[in-house]
Amino acid sequence: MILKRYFRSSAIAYGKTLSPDPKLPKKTKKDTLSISQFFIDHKTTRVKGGNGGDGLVSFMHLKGNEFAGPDGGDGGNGGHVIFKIEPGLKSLNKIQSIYEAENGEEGRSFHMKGKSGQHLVIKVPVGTIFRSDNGHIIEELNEKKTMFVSARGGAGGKGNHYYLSNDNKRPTQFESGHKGEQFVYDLELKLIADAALIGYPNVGKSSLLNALTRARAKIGDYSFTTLHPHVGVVEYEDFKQISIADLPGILPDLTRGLGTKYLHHLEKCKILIFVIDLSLNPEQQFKDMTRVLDIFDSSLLQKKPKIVIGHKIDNQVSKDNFALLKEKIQLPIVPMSAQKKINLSKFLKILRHVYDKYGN
Ligand SMILES: Nc1nc2c(ncn2[C@@H]2O[C@H](COP(=O)(O)OP(=O)(O)OP(=O)(O)O)[C@@H](O)[C@H]2O)c(=O)[nH]1
Ligand SMILES: [Mg+2]
Repeated sequence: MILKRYFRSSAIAYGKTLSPDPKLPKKTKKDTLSISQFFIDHKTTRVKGGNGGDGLVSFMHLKGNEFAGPDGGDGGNGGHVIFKIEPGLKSLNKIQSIYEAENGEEGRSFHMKGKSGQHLVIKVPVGTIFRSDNGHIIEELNEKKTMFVSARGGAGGKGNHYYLSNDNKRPTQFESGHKGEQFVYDLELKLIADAALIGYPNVGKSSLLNALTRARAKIGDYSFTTLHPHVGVVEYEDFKQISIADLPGILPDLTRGLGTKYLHHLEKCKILIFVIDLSLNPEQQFKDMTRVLDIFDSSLLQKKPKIVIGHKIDNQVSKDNFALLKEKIQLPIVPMSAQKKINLSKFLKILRHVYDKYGN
């Protein structure tokens, strides 16, 4: 049912298109510093606002009036820790594990307030989400909401002038500065990739990403080799770039594996690429993936263009399975092999065609 509901309506006529040719990656040593390795999409950080300075106990001495009254000023306020959007930034890899804003200084005599601590401003990319340690989203920064005061500095304490009263002409009380707030946040960056590879674990998503782009994602003959999303970029002859995200594998039971942890990245992707391992039961995989996405957020399937890769076509049983799968789903499927480099260019042309038609 699900297959028909979503895939008939959005069937993409790939046909023969005149999309610009893709440049398949020629890997060099330099590529070990690829975008995928340096793309960090989550970090944990402890933030602490500066403490407020203590109020001062001081008495004014004037000529002819030794006790001209208390003049101890208030302590300065502690600085806040503020996260601020920096438009060009693409990753969280410069985020440190601890940030502490400056403390306020002690009050001064002559009623002067102590110097307030500087706010600490940390730059983060558009799309950074802040979660508390129990996983709740506390803040999300984007083009509209560009700043988040993550830990407020403590207020400065009152100096002894504050305690002057008819009953107490020589107050020696002062208030200590208030402590700055302290929190631990999980920062997460929504992937801003044009397309995402979605599939069971071990179907060859990372192998495809590596074959199609300059990325060097880890590959392994076991499930959940990939634990965090990676991004690679395809470049076409007209210099257009399309970024592809390799997401960790998804299991049919969302309470297992990494569950829905990374599925929210799909909200920002323009194109969904289903990777189906043709050497296993492909129809079941496809049903499971569409069902899982449907449960997570049915609008993803409804709104976004989809491409299906029938992967590991080099495998013996794959050709028969490919024919069977083709009959079952309404979308054209691209048979591919990352290992044997089968249909890499063909796929990238289709990707470009879909991108030009639906992705802008
Ligand atoms: N036959 C065949 N095997 C492949 C091909 N591409 C990758 N594999 C193998 O499939 C296995 C899984 O590859 P990965 O690229 O790590 O798969 P993945 O989907 O990223 O796996 P997870 O990160 O665990 O979700 C490895 O043993 C690869 O060698 C292919 O084109 N043909
Ligand atoms: Mg992987």
